[in-house]
Amino acid sequence: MEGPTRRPSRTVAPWVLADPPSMGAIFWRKTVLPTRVSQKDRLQRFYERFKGDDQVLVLINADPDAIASAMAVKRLLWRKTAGVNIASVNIVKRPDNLAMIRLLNIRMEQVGDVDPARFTRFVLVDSQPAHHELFTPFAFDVVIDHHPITDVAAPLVDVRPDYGATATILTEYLRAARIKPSAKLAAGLFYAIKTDTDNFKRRAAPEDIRAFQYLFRHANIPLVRKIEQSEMRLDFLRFFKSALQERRIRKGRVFVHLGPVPSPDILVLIADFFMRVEDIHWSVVSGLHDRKLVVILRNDGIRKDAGLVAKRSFGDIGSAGGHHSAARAEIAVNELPKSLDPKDAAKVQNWIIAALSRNTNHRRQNR
Ligand SMILES: [Mn+2]
Repeated sequence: MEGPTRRPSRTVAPWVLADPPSMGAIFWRKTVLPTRVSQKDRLQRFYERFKGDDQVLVLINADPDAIASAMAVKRLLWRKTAGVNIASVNIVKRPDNLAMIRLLNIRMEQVGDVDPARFTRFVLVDSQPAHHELFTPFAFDVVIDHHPITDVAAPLVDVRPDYGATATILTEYLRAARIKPSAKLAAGLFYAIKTDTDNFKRRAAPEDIRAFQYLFRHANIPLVRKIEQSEMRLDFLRFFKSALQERRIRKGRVFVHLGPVPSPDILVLIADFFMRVEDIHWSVVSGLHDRKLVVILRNDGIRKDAGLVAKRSFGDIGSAGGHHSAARAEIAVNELPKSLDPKDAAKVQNWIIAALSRNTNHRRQNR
C-alpha cells in the first residue's frame, strides 16, 4: 500500500523543481507542510523583531489567556533579549486569576507603574491596541491575538479570530521553537484554553484541541485544578449565608439583594449557585458596588432571554445586556428613582422585582 501513496510525491517534487524555483517553493509549502512551514515563518518573523539588548514590555488586559500568553512570550524571549516585563492595564481581582498569578509565580506590574522609556520593544497579547485606551500611547512591535481584527498597525500582527484562545497561538510558537514548556507554563496555557473556550462549550478551532492535548502532557494538572477551584475568597462566604437567609422564591424564581458587596463577582457566584437547584429556573442576585446597583440575571436558557429582559427592565437608566441565559445590569445609584433609598435593601429588592416582572410575566404582550 505504500507505493501508490508515496510515488506521486516523488514524481511531483522533481517536476516542481524543474519549474521556476520560486513557484516550486510555493507549491512545496502549500501542498506539503502548510501549517508547519508557516508557523516556522511566523516564529522567524517574531524573533526578527528583537535584538539581544532589547528590554521588552508585554502589555495585557489581564485574564487567564492574556497572562498565560504573556508568560509564553517571556519564555520565547528568554536569553534572547536583555529582559522581559509584563504589565497589565487592569487590576486583577478575580480569585481564580489571583490564584493563577500566585501559584504560577507570575511577576506582573500595573501599566501606570512602569516607565515606558525603559523599554525598547512592546508586545501586545490577547488584545488589540483599540481595545483599551491605555494601549493607545504604545507603538507595538508585535500584536498576537484571537479577537476579531480591528485596525492594527505593527511590524508583526498575528491575529487569528478563528482560534478559541491566544494561548493556542503561543503554544504553536513554542512548539515551532522546539521549546518544551515547564509544568507551570503549560498549566497556565492549559487553563487559558479551558477558560476562553469555557471548557470547549464555546467556539473553538481544531488547533485549540491540539494545543490542549499537547499541554495536557506537560502541565501540572493539580495546579490547574487548584486555580480552577479558587473561585471564592474567604470573605465571600458570609454573603452566601445572607443570600440563603434573605432569598425570596416565587414560581421557580429566586431573588436576593445583598446590599453593599466588596466585589460584583460575589453576585455572579451566588446567582450561579442558585441555578444548581433543580426547581430554580431564574436567579436574580443584586448588590451595591462602586456607587452602582449591579443586577446579575441567570436562567436555564430554555425559551428565555436574560439579555433582553435586562435591557428592557434597566436599559433606559443604566447599562444592561447579555446572552439568553446570562445577563447583567449596572445602574449608577444616582440614576435610581429619587423615592428609592438605596440603603433600604427591602425597597431595592421590591423595585428590582417589579421592574423585572413587567418583562418576564408579560413577555408576549410586550413583543
Ligand atoms: Mn483570549
